[in-house]
Amino acid sequence: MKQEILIIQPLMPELSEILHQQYHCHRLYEQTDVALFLSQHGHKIRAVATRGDVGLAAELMAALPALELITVFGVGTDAIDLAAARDRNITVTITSDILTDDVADLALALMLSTSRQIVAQDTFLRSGAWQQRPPQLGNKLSGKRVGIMGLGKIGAAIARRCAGFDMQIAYCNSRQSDEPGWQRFGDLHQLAQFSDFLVLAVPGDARNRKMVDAEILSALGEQGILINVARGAVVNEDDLIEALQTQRIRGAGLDVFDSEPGIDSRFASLNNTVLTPHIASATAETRQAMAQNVVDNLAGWFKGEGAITPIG
Ligand code: 8YV
Repeated sequence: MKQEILIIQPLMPELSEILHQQYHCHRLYEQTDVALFLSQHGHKIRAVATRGDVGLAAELMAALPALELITVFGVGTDAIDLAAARDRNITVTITSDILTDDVADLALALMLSTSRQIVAQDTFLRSGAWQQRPPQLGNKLSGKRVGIMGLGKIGAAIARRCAGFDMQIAYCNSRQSDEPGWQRFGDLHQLAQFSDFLVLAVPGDARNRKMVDAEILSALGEQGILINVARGAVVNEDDLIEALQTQRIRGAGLDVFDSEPGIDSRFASLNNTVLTPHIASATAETRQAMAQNVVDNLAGWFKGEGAITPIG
């Protein structure tokens, strides 16, 4: 008999298909009466498959008494009540290491595209305006100062890439890095003051909520560029939009938004931003490997061999 698993929000089609072949999958997002569904099926669910940007609401976890495993297609656990999972001995797995390079690559892409105005230059060229006037000047990236908020695996991968651009590297993190020359600051305000590029690579949990506000943006200053590949919740978006509208910072490269997939419509009218729709891990190679990770974690669990990439 197939094990019963619960899928919270749509997963990539290839992954969905494999899961449907191997398990009796319930799709929460297709239920019109969630309470009725949970009263009928909640007690049979042993595993959940969810995404980093979706997680698992605490009330839902409470309605799944047989839950043993939460597999996350991603690394973000900010939308999962980890304390409740620990108390109930529920194992949580993430796609550790798999997406690190891609997220770091996108951070650099956003740094380059904001400072060198790649998107605006592309629009300029396609419009034919090049025949009337020369393109606007961008700003240099190489040799500038980057401040990385959060030096976990992704933050460190961003720093290594920045080192390749001869940037001066600083960071805030609870642990000191052994890397010679990387300067550690005690708080975000100091880091922002140091930075030409302030890059957010921290988890999106409650302690980091709206940590980038008007004060931090003032500290970043008129030459500064904010890059966010973490979570929209880390930034006070009203403050950021105001700072961008009034040019109190130079620009922003944003892959994540507080109310995504819907975003504050004011972002779209700003010309000093480069915006991407939460694609930092969205390459075919990485998404394929992330899907395999979810499949392998579930398989290991149900074979009694345990999860392969549980969080510590
Ligand atoms: C994914 C993410 O975009 O890892 C995360 O936490 O947010 C991203 O890698 C997401 O999980 C896929 O929907």
